[in-house]
Amino acid sequence: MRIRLRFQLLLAFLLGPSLTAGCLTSSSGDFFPPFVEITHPQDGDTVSGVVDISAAASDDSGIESVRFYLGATLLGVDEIAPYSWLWNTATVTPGTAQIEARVADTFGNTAFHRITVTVDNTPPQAAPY
Ligand SMILES: [Ca+2]
Repeated sequence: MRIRLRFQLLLAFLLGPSLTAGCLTSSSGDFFPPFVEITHPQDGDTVSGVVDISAAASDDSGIESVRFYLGATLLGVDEIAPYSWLWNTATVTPGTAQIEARVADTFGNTAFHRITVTVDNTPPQAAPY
């Protein structure tokens, strides 16, 4: 008991009291990052109009949220599976764009998956007569 107390004090010194309290009060922590993968669109796809960005996410302790980013800009947050966000590509400059899904589990572990797509909203050329 005395050794355990000393260990806790050492942890409190090293990690800070708030973090240590969280670690020691939970009998089984979750130190493993969740899984996330953007399932639509695919990396390298050319997209236009409104795109349904979909992500698969899973974790042993549960998913807190999936955040969808366009570059560094947050598009939206989905906390309920299936995780998705509607993205209107007409609002961005045509060309390459990076889409990222960042996932957090209920213990605050995070992971991300990033893909690159090409935005092309040029209307189809009329067929020549
Ligand atoms: Ca986890």
